[in-house]
Amino acid sequence: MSENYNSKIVEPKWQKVWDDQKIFEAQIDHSRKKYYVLEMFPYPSGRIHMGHVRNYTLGDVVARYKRAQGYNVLHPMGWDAFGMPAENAAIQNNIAPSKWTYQNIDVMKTQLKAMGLSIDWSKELATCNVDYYSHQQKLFKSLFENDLVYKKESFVNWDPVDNTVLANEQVIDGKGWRSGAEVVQKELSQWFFKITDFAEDLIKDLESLDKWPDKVKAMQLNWIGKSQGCSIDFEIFDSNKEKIDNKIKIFTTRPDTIFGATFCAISPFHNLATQLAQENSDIKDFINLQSKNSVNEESLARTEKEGICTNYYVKHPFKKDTYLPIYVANFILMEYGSGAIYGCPAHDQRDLDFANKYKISVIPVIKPSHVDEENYIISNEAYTKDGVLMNSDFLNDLDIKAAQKLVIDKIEQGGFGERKINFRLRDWGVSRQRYWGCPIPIMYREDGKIISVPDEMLPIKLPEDISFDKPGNPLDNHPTWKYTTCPHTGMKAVRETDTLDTFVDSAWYFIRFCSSINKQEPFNQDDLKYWMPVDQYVGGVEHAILHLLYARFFTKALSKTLNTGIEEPFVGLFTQGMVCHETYKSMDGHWISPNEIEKKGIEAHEIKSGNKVIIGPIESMSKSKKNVIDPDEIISNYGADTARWFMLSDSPPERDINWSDAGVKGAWKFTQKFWRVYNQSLDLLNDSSLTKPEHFNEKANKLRKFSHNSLSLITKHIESFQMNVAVAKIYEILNELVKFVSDNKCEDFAKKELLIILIRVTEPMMPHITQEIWSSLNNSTLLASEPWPLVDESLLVDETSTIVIQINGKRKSELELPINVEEEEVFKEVMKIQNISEAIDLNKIKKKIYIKNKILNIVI
Ligand code: ANZ
Repeated sequence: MSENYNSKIVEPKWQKVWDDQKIFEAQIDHSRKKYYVLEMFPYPSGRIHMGHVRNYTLGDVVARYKRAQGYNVLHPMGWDAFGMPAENAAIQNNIAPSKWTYQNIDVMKTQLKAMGLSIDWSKELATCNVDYYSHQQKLFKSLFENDLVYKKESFVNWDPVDNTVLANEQVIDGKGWRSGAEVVQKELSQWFFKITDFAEDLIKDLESLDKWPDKVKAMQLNWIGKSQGCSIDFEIFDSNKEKIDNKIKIFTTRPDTIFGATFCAISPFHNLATQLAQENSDIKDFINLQSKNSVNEESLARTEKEGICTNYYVKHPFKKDTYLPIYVANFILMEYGSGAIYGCPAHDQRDLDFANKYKISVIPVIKPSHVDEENYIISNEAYTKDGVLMNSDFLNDLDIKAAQKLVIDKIEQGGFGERKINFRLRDWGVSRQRYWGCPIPIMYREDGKIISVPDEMLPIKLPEDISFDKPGNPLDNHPTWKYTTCPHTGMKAVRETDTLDTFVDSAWYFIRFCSSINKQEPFNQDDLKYWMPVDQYVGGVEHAILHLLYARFFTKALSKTLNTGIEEPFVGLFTQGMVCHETYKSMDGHWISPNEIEKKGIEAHEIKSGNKVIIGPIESMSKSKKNVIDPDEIISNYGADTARWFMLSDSPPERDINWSDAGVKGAWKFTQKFWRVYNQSLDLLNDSSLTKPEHFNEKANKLRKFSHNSLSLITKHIESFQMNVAVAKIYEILNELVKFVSDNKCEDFAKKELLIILIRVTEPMMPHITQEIWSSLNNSTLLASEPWPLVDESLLVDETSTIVIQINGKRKSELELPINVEEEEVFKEVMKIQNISEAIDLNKIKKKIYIKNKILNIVI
C-alpha cells in the first residue's frame, strides 16, 4: 500500500474492473430473493449537480448493502430525455434536440460513472430513444383500446412562451413551471388519460404503502381530494318568476346549510352562462374577461371574488316562495362538481366575501352550541366549525351530521338530487404541442374517424428534418410528416401532431427496466413478476404529487389493460432533502459563486478584486444564485469516495444538507486516516497464522463486544435509512481501532476481526478505497461481492437495551442503545429520528421521564 490514498489512480481502476467483470449486471435468478432499488432518473440537462450526487449516493448505499445481504439486486439507470429544454437549445443554438440530448447524456454518464455507482448499465434507457418510445406507443394504444384515453375540447392552461398546454400541476402561482410566463386559458381539443377512474383506488391503496413518508401520502390524498356530499337540481325562473325549462345542478358538501342559501352561482364556462351571454352583453363581456384569466384553482383562491347578476333565479327547494338570484362568478370552477353552487355566506368564507361585495343577505343556520341565537351575527367571518342547526325548519336543533343525513334523504325522496362523491382530481391532459416528445399513435382519417395507428405502422418515429423557424409545433409545421394513409382502407389520413407529456415517459420507465433488453414488447410478464415492484425508490420530495401519482396511475392502468397483476409501483419511498450552500453577493448586489471567493473567519473577499463580499443565507443550490458546487471539481480534487462520504455524513438524508468546504475537507481527512490505519495494520491483516483463541483476554473481549455491537447498530441504521448515524458509528470504530491497534495487550484476532468488519461495512459508502485495501490484503475477490459480516449475537448480550420512545405517553419509536445509557444520550439519539424531531419543539418540552434501559417519555 502506498503511504497516502490516491483517489485519482484508485477510483478509475476499480470502476473499470467492475465494468469489465459486469458484477452489477442483474439476471433473474429464482433461487434468490430480489431487491429492486431505483433513484428517480435524471433529466439530461448537461451536467450532474449535487442533488444528483446525493440522490444516487443514497440509492447506491442501499444497493450495495442489499447485495451484501445476499439479495439479487436490480439497480438500473436511465434518462428522462424528452422535454422543452432540448427544443429551446435547438431554437437558441441551432442544434438538433436529439444531438443536444445525447451529448448531454454522454457527459452525464461519464460523471455518474466517476461516482462509482453500482449500476447495471446494460439496462440503460433513454426515453427519447425509439427503442423506448415505440413501446410507449403500444401502451398508449392498449389504454386507448380499453377506454382509458379520450379526446375532448377543454379549456387548458396555455403557456404563451413555451407555446404549449400545461397540466394543472405544472401551473405554479398562475405561472408556467418552466417558462415562468403568466398562464392563460385557451380552448383546445386534447387527449386525456382517465386517471379519475382510479381515484378511489389511488386513495385506498395509499393505506398499504407503509414504507412511504406520511407527508407524501397526505399530499397525494389531498390532491385526489375526495368529497362526500350531494347534488341538488334547482328550478330556474326569470325576473317575472316565470319558470324556465331548464335546471341547474349544483354540488355541495354541506347540504345541512341549505336553509342558509341566499344565492346561486355558476362558472363563466357553464352552459347556462354561455346561453345567457347571447342575450346579455354585460354577461358576455364578463365571461370574455374571465376567459383571459387562469381557471386554475390555486390562482382563483388568490383573486378577488367577482360576479355578475343574471336577473334569473332558482327556487329554494324547501323554503316556500323563496327565490335565489343566479350569478355568474369567477370563483366557480367549471371543472369541479357541476360547475355550479348554491352560496351560503354565513358558513363559507368565499360566499361571504362575495355576498358582502354584492349586498346579498346572510342567514346563519349553524351556531356554536353554547351561543344564544339572538346574539349570533355573522359579519366578516364565516362560521365553519361544528354546531347546531337553526333557522332551518325541519333541521333545527340537529347537529351537522344528522342534518346532512336527513336533508339528503329528503332530497332523494323528492327526486331532485342524490348522494354524491366528488374528486378534486381531474383527468390527466397528456397532449403537448411540442416536437421533442413521444408521438401519439393516432390518425385522423378522411372519413372523419379517429383511429389508433395499426401495429404494422408502429413505431411512429419523430422526423429529424424539422425546423424551429416558425412559432408553434414543429411537427404540425413539417411539410410532409403528418400526411399518411390508412393501411386497412387506403383512405388518406393525418397523423396526430401532439406529443405526450413527458410525465407519461416517467410513468412506466421502472417497468421497462425489468425488460429493457426485450426489443419486441414493452415488458415481459415473467420479468415483471420477478422484479416488480420497486422495493426502494429514492428521489426528491418535489415529485410527491406529480410523478408519483402518474406512476401509480399508469401501473394500475397497465394492471387493468395488460393484466400485470401489479397495483403499486413503489413499495418503499424515501425522499431526500436538498443540498444547500451559503450564498455570496458583491457590494453592488451581484451573486458570486463559492469558487470566486476566499473566506477568512467570518469574512469573505472576492479573489479577483479583493473586494469584500456579503455572506448571505444558506439556500438550496441553484444556478440563479450561483451557490453551486460542481461535482466534477469535488471528485477531481478529493475523489468520489470523499464526496459520497460527506454527502452521507453531514445530516439525516431526509433533511437539507449544508455543503461546505470545511465539511468536504473533513471527509477527505477521514479517508486518509482510514487508509493509514489499514496501512499500519498490514502485517496483522496478512498474518495467515492467526487463529481464533479459545478464550479471549479481557481487553479483546471488550473489543469484540464493541465490534459486534457496532456491526449490529450500523446494520440497523442502514436498514432504517439513517445513513448519517451509520457513518457516525464508523467514525467511532476508526477512533477505537487507533487505540487498539498498537495495544499489545489485546489479542490480534480481535483487532483483525474489527478491521475486516469495518472494511466491509464501509464499502457501501466508500466503495473504492475499501476495495483497494481489500485487494492489498491479497484477496482475489471483489469486496462488493463479499457477504455482510455476521453479528455474533452472544457478544451482544447485555450490551444494548431497547428503549421505547414516547411522546406524551404514546409510543412513537424504539431505540437500540448501549446498556445503562444516560438520559441525555438517549435524547440525543431520539432527535436524530426524523418524525420525532419534527414533532418536537425544543422550547416546548415540559419534562422528560426516563426509566433506565426501558422508556423515555417526552412530555410536550
Ligand atoms: C354549499 C356550501 C355551504 C358549501 C357551506 C360549503 C360550505 P370541497 O370540500 O373542496 O369538495 N363548490 C362546489 N362546486 C364548486 C365549483 N365548481 N367551484 C367552486 N366551488 C365549488 O368543496 C365543496 C364545496 O365547494 C361545495 O359545498 C360548494 O360549496 C363548493 F357552508 O355548497 B358548498
